[in-house]
Amino acid sequence: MKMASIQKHLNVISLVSLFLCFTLPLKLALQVGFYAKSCPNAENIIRQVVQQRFKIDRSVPAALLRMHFHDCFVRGCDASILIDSTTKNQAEKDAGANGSVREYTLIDQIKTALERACPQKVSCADIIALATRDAVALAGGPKYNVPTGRRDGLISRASEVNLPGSSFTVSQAQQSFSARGLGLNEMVILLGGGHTIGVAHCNFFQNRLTNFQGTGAPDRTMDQALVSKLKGLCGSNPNANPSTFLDQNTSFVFDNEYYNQIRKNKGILKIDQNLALDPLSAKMVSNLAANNNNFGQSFVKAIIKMGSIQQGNAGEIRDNCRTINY
Ligand code: HEM
Ligand SMILES: *[C@@H]1O[C@H](CO)[C@@H](O)[C@H](O)[C@H]1NC(C)=O
Ligand SMILES: CC(=O)N[C@H]1CO[C@H](CO)[C@@H](O)[C@@H]1O
Repeated sequence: MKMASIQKHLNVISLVSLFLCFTLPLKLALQVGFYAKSCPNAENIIRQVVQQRFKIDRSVPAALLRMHFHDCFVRGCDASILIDSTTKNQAEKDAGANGSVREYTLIDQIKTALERACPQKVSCADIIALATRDAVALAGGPKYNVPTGRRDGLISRASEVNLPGSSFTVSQAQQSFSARGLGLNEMVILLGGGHTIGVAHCNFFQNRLTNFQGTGAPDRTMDQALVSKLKGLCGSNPNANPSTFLDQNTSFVFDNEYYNQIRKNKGILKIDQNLALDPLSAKMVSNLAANNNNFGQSFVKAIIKMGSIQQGNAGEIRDNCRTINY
């Protein structure tokens, strides 16, 4: 009789796992307040740690926003970007040109605080999305609710990093976004939200300053005074690969000024300038430049959509954001 009952349990277990096998690869339904019961303080804890870090470093919002973007664009928003490389595996964060994502230790600090409050409940993927939300607000941007319930992925490979390039045309970038279910409009909004704060290093735009596309002259679409300034910056210490603000005017403020700057030929990356010049996007750029409220509202919709990109791999709740569980 005991055997029979064990057998019965095993059957139930295999039925359940069969069921899970078929359902887990489907899209997770994210919801606002996912941790209300399992970790009621989760969102407060995250906000406090982000705030403390922001007090000593105003560039934190840019770091988190870019981390969120890079995470979501490779294998969906599953914190695959946080995984450290091992001797056997080169992870996403070590993919050459995209190695400048920063603030991994801030995520570690948040995770430590959350594990103390409610062990094994809050995913690293949700931490990135929530911390980004808090950072945007700290930079003066819109406040918004973030649907949660993401799970952490089990795979992170440098070879899978396939992000848009800094010299892409609008149409090339559009393809990269539409492959992730994001439209041209959303791309223009997300680029403006990302690049209204934060910096780019010389290696990403230096080709525009001197012999642009073999013309023997700087990129004609860049403001001449800006060309001179950047030549000075990048030439001053070529080995150090210095950086400059993507929004040359209100560099730490999350606002629509990026669109005004690119309309004045002050885009830093080629893709930034292309947005203002290409007929595909020029009209959107002038509309966004004219209305900061409209930009803020559109950004909220677009970042929530970007934050919902999933690859159908249900994953786990990592104990440590840098390694998968054993
Ligand atoms: C076509 C799309 C995009 C391209 C080609 C692109 C490219 C770049 C490049 C080359 C940099 C400079 C990195 C460095 O020098 O360290 C950068 C910085 C940045 N990007 Fe983008 N990006 C794109 C879209 C986005 C989106 C959608 C977001 C977020 C919503 C974003 C957020 C940021 C932020 C915040 C920074 C500054 C990072 C910092 O200060 O540490 N970007 N981007
Ligand atoms: C900088 O931004 C402010 C506020 O958005 C604007 O009024 C001003 O004209 C801008 N200045 C430059 C030089 O672009
Ligand atoms: C956003 C970003 O930094 N994209 C770079 C990622 O890496 C590829 C090459 O591997 C570059 O072309 C992109 O500029």
